[in-house]
Amino acid sequence: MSGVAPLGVRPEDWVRVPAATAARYREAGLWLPETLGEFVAERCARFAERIAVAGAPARDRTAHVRLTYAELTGASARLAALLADQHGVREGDRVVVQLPNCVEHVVAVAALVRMGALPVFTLPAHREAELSAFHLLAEPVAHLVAGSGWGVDHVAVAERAGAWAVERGGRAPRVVDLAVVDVLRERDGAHEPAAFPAPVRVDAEEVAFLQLSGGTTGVPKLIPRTHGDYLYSVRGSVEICGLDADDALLVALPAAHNFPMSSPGILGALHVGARVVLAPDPSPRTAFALVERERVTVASLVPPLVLGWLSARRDRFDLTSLRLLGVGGARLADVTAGRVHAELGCALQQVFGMAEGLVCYTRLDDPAELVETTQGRPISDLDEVRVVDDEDVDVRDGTPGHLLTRGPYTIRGYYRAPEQQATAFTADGFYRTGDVVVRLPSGHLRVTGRSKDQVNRGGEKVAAEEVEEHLLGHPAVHDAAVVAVPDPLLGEKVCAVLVVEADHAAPGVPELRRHLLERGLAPYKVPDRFETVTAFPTSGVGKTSRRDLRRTLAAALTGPGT
Ligand code: AMP
Ligand code: DBH
Repeated sequence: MSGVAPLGVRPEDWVRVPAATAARYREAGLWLPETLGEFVAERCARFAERIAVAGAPARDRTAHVRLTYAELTGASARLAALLADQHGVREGDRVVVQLPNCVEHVVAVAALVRMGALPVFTLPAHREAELSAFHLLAEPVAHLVAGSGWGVDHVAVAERAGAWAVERGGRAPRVVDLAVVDVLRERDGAHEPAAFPAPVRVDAEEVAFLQLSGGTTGVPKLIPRTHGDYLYSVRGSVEICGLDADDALLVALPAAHNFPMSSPGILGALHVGARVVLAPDPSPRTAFALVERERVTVASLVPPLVLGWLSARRDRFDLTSLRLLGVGGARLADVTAGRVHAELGCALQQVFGMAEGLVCYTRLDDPAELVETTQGRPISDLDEVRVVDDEDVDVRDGTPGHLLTRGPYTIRGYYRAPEQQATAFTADGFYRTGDVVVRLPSGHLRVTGRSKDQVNRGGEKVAAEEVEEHLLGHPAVHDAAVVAVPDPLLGEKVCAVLVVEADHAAPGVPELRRHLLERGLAPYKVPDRFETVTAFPTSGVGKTSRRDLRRTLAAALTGPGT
């Protein structure tokens, strides 16, 4: 540990893998000493002339630009100089990255990791509630946005989030608008930064960035990923997906998601010198046009987008370059899986992953039956998977149970969240995924359900408790329960069941929606449906647990007649 440069993340902020286990991962060659900064620097030098990234710049979502790996170095050096000189960003500082799918997303990641700063990933859809929580939790120095040309005034939202953090005793980060500073343009003469400073020497077993968690609790959680663990998952993913320098990878999902970032994602593409193609919006038309224009070979989608691709007109586009479609984030219906190869002409790969770690893939040489009906098996032989009953007793293969996992790239605890430790992890360090799975003798998993109180809205995760707490802030709401209801396109939608205060009239849906948006909740978390009941059911012995209550309500909402 260096006595000069402060560590970005203090030892008490996160939970390390025990020393003996870490030694095993090192000896097995899974954890290497390489940091993300060194990784990016090395790839940018090695693949200098190749195209690294193509897509819209932050300043204009309708434009299309391409950066070579050498230009990626230049742009990230410019951004790093700006962040250091004008905003005081130093090694170890956290910086919120809230960027749409513009090329600057990749530039920002490259700049931050090469400076030794820690990205804190957020979604463009996040609003003041989530962002101010991240400001308080991670204490970022800066917050990167892309102006107002992408549907929302992100500068104003980020500034308000900072002000909310200040009201709650925190500090506001500097908001940096990449639509205005334009790091893609070369500066003339003296203003162009000299070559990127040598990568900062940090320990690869320290935290490299904070990743988003879908969450199951009232306040969003952040996931501390280390250089070593994350780069291992990237190398493993690249090998399983057969990614090489001739590939072009389409990012149609929000780029900060773990799936398009590393499964095999943006980092997988940089690992092999392939091209990252960023879609400025997720529509099939935009994606198809980019597949044709950039000769995309690999794409990663959530199931609703697969349905969109299958039903959209494709005859005007040349999609023949596409070889592999990775699908994950939510359960892909077996019938939809069966249509991919026949109708889109590319191979399907199911991906079952989590930002906390474990990623499962169906393999390219798996029989069609496994590819179409399972969500794959873990990347690593050192991934430990347990499928257990409610008492944590292992169940037999073929029997559904709770998935617990531990391994070379799965976290042992959330960032600054000691109170979550006992519920989210077992005493011996297994992460309780909250997923219900069946394991086949081959090791492949089928996701059959979920025990966590979360709605998986087409791959975007919504924590029931978080939305309930915001609903309870409304004067007319006496009690609230948030549950998933089935939806033919999204898989699940968010439904709020409310008990109205005795002396209040039931608030209308527009009023409830307005209330939640005013509280700064991301729009995708605002319930799609509201129901009111006079009282919540109670069990014979008194109040039921929140979890049982949500389960009872969900069953009633999805039962016959609804
Ligand atoms: P997060 O923890 O927010 O990164 O979300 C990860 C969760 O997404 C997993 O624990 C699953 O609940 C869900 N998930 C991801 N991929 C799949 C998939 N292929 N099938 C079913 N659920 C998935
Ligand atoms: O849903 C996810 O979080 C996810 C899905 C596929 C993920 O984190 C991943 C692959 O790495």
